[in-house]
Amino acid sequence: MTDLRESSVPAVVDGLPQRRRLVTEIPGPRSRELHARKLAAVADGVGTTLPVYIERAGGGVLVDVDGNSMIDLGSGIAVVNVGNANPRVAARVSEQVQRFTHTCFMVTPYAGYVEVCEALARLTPGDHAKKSALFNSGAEAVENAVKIARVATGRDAVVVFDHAYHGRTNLTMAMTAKSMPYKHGFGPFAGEVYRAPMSYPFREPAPVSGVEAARRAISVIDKQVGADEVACVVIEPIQGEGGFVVPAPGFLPTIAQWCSENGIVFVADEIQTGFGRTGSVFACEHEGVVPDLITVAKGIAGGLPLAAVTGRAELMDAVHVGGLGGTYGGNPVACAAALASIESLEQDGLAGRAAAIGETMLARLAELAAKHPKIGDVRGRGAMVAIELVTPGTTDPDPAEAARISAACHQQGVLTLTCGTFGNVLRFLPPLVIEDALLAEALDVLETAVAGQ
Ligand code: PLZ
Repeated sequence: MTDLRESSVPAVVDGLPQRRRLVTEIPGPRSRELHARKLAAVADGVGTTLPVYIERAGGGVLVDVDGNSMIDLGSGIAVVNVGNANPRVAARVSEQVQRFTHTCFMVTPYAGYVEVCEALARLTPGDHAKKSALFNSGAEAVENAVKIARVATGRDAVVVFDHAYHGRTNLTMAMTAKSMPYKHGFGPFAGEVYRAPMSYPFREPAPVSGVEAARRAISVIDKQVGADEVACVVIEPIQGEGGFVVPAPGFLPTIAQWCSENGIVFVADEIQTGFGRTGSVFACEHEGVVPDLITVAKGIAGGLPLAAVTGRAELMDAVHVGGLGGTYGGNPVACAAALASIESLEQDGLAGRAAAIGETMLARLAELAAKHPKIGDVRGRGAMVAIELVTPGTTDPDPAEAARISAACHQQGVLTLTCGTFGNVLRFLPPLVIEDALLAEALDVLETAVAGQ
């Protein structure tokens, strides 16, 4: 039986009606068929949040092989900030792909790579001399930031935080906090990685200011590692996979200041928070923090795999010639996508758009939390917001309720994601080009899902 649930009058973006429209159950028959093939051919270790197979996407919607049009509140995990198949990205990628697809930048270079590095120098916080190196994935960028910091300081130790997520490679698994599913059974992990307490306002037993939380972390690092052993402190300005944890104001600047006083490289992992997501181009800007190195990926290239480390020229240049690279790092097609994506970010004012999305979402979610005590916390910045589900009146995590609400949204054609150390955080990462009406409709669906039992 066909269950027809849809938006009223859809806007059309790039030929794609911006509407929620379900024409089959979720997942539909074609998706189920593909999923059976996936289960037979793809390793079980590669999980699936929602087994609808996508055929087209753009603006704020994902269209599946059964013709269902869903509202996208995930952006492919904070990647398609400029919209899926963004027309500028599509045009520039097609043009590049016809001229040449690969030379290896370390063998025979090309302008696109240099232009992306120039754009990064301009866009990242701080007006000091900056240089960049390009890679393929976020994890690879984080690994390289650590390599650079170690060479530049001649020190070994890497400090990360509770609830951190930095990737799935061996070193970045060591840096990531959560065992299941990211680390379980995959050790032994890289050494010289130390974990400090985070500022997580909702989970503090008593209110702790950002400065106090930073002093607490610094004391742990001082006592357990020793400041003069530390090459770098790596931190997400707002934690992503760990639960959209926004540290208390003052936390980041205090840590950054202490790093600078102790010759420690302060690395901001802006892989999830970057490229307009939080209402400024980079999340560090909200507190005027200027990182020594910044890692970026995801939102940089509108969906093509590209990542970078950008930072103080003297740190970046500490590495010997030939010490950084990789076959595909800064692939010309990915660079073309990045240049188009950056153009969209700037010309379409998408950081401002993220801020407006944040205002809408935070207001609606606060109303929802006032009605439903199982929503223990509403937090986030710009188009990176979340609700944390708890047993009412406590801070005890309720991951089952987060999963239930998320599944209920999926059934109604709204793609939501969960996250958090305790799996009880429902997060929202809409593309920054989502229409207001579509966003409002997604929030209506969420409201009904939250009210259900
Ligand atoms: N640093 C802050 O958010 C990637 C991971 C999804 P890669 N986050 C999504 C998953 O389950 O694998 C991420 C991040 C931060 C680093 C990374 C790693 O980026 O491009 O996935 O390697």
